[in-house]
Amino acid sequence: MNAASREYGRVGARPPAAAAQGKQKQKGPRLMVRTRKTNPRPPPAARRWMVSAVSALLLAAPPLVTAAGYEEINVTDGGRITGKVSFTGPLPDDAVEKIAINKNPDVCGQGYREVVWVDVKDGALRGTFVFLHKIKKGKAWGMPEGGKYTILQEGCRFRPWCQVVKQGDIHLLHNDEGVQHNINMVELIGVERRRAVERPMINRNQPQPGEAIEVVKTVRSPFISMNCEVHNFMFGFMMAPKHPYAVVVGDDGSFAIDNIPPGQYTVKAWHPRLGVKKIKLEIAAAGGEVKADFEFTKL
Ligand SMILES: [Cu+2]
Repeated sequence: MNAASREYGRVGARPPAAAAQGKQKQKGPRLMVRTRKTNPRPPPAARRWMVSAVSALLLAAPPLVTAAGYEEINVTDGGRITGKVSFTGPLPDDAVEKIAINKNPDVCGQGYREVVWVDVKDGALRGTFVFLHKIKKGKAWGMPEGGKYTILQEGCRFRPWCQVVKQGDIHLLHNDEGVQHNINMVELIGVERRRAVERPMINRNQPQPGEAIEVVKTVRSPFISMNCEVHNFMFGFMMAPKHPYAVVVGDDGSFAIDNIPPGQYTVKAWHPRLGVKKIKLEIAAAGGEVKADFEFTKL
């Protein structure tokens, strides 16, 4: 299979039988149990959370603490967590989905798009996020590549397939002449309990090439999925944590999270189709390095 012709997977589990029958949903990633697609209001719990968050802000946080509750400090000689995310055993039946390209074939490609929901190469599970759970203070956010967070829509694909972003501006770059795209982003709430609901975040129509800016702001969960409302084979994922200790694994499944103050941590790995795994560890001394290898299997 030519990797260049592939698109990569989306969230949620779909019964293999449905995949085998070739059923296709026109829009939106499928979630694990129930979805919330039409009501723009967040669920009651989210509204309560927002009220309490606003109240907390009104009570005035200390100057160095961001609105998100993360304090940036000067970390000298911080520790490092390295490891690899792997997949063992048989792939899920619906690891790869072929979706007919029925719009703009001159730009999007002829025939079918192979959407790879579970992308394994030589045992490495690509498209996995690794992050520290609830770290309250640590290094400052660095600048993103190119100076701004971007999502490129080109050849009817989102690039990159997945990325970590800081809450705030995101630049939507549309580079397909004669094609309309409509990016739709939802916050995935409850992912770790395997009963995610979707909270609508951004829905931006881009009828022609150009650049649009939207604001990424999650309410209850850092996990985000996106799709194009025009092309039902365009998908991608993001994570917008409150802190900068989050990465996407490389093509070989490896990762490194650095500049971590000594302490006890829970490090987690999120794969949009396979869920979340966690490892508890300690960075005992300044400059220490700790290994954390994650192994996923078919659900
Ligand atoms: Cu599109």
